[in-house]
Amino acid sequence: MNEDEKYFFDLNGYIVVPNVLSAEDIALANEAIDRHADQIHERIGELSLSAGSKALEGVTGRGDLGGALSWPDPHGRPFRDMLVNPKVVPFLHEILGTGFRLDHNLGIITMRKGAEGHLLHGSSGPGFDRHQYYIFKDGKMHNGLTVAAYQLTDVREGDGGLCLIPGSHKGNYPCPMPLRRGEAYREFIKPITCNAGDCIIFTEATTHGTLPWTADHDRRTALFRFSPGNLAYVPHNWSEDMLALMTDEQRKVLEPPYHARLERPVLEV
Ligand SMILES: O=C(O)CCC(=O)C(=O)O
Repeated sequence: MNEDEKYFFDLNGYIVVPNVLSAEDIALANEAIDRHADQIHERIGELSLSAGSKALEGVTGRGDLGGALSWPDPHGRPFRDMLVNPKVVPFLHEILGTGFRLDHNLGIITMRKGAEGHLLHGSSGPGFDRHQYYIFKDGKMHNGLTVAAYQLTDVREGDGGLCLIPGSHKGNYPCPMPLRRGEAYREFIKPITCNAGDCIIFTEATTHGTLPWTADHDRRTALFRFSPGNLAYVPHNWSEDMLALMTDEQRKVLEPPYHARLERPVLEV
């Protein structure tokens, strides 16, 4: 992570790392999702994420697809490789420290045309969230739960999808509810455009959410949530079946939370 990249992550609370996946991996990941399309769960009714906001409403819910890290080869392979992507790992080393670990199981987000958005949320102010935070101390940033969102389809201006309030990871006051609902102060909400193959990294302290999806093609994002090596947000419970599919390098990211000095295996990248 170079000095400019650090500057912009510190300024905005997110960064887009371009072109981290090969065309073959994007195609294979999409094929894998097609093969498991019957397992996509659309969040309707009580699972709706738009919280009744007129600005975020849609004709259906976001699609959630789990379990991809346990899919056998070839379909699980591109997702397991994302754990240790050599273009992304240096960013996670800087943002989370060496020894960073996968916290939540991988969630694939799909949105078809008309899918609703997601109420904006984030963990900066008021009060300190010891799991999701952004601190700058001793010349270095320190982050809690952090998302690496690999993009499997293009997102163009006006399509919708992930949006953020740049700089909000340093906020101290509560985000006004009309802004969280996308119903006022829209000029502060930045929709993120990107190409398939890019990775958007953001701290969960940054207020973020989802705009309704308007494009003809589906949105597809593989969302990995990582924590520093000493920290867990959710309990650590990887299945033996999933671990059996991992390489030695990938297992280094699947360690439980503990101190790096206790011979913690860390990625060399
Ligand atoms: O649509 C997105 O990428 C944001 C998803 C999100 O914030 C969440 O699932 O908590």
